[in-house]
Amino acid sequence: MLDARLRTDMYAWMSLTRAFDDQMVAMWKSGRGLGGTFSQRGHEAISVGVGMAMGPDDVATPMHRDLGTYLVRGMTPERIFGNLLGRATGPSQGRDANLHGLGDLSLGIIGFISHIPQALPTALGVAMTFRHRLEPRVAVTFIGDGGTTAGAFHEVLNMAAVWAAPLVVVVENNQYAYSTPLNQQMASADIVAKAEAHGVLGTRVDGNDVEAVYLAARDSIERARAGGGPVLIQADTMRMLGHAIHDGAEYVPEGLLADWEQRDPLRLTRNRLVEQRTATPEALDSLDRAAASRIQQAVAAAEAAPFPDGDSLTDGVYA
Ligand SMILES: Cc1ncc(C[n+]2csc(CCOP(=O)(O)OP(=O)(O)O)c2C)c(N)n1
Ligand SMILES: [Mg+2]
Repeated sequence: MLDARLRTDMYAWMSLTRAFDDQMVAMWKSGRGLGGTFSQRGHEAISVGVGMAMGPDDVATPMHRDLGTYLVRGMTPERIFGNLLGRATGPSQGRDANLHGLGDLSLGIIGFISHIPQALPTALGVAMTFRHRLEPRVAVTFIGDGGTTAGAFHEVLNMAAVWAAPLVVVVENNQYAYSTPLNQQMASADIVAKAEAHGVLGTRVDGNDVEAVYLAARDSIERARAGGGPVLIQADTMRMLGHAIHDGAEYVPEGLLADWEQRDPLRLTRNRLVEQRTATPEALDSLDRAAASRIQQAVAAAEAAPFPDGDSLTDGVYA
């Protein structure tokens, strides 16, 4: 069994991720000036489990629903809210009030490349750079179920296998791509089989079980680091809200959401930790309260932060 401290830390990171998400959604609904708001509710176990399994020198290309990965790798909630509020303190320095544009190479994070699935060839390039420099580092990239139907997904798996690239591809199957359900996107939801057809090792995990995700990611990353070639992890979950905040997701059957709600990643972890006497409910409540107050502090700091200086408008423009 994993170390008790590690398992409690997983809960704490998921709680912080959920608290951020709840606050972001509440702020958008009350008109407090937020930009692109994509809820990651339901994805906490994937983003946190993978983020915690990565090494400090590895590089991630997270997506719009991978808030936990940013937080675990050290992107502060202040900076992420700063970005959402268009402040100079966000990683995009007021240029992209969104959950995109959150790159910081000093933290091993390449911000979300919105043109799906173009993060994948980018991550393959990063992985091959590590290989050519003989650095024991791994690139970890994330893609949605919908993204796996794009051609470059297959091209990247093919070349990654040929080159035995130190690459881990995390497929977040949340049953929908915008309003399109899985069965209208692909006739086979067995994405592992598609990876294997390209010569990439594939593994499928319960994407709501943070420990299962962590173990799959840890093994995959270590295998890739040791020269064993790329691995694809299919993590199944559910997108619990709409694609973005403006989308009420009325097209999702209510019963489906109710079923997944029973398997909410935080609820699963809490129940397990309490049942196995790893943590008391009071200790977990206290982590939830700490997360909520950490987020309040971050929002206050981000709201007090300055907007970018007009003179900085052309900074970062090279051509
Ligand atoms: C090339 C391209 N086409 C369209 C879009 C618009 N778009 C953004 S997210 C998205 C749905 C993606 O679904 P999926 O890959 O399942 O990820 P999820 O949003 O469910 O996490 C679409 C169509 C885009 N970003 N890039
Ligand atoms: Mg999806």
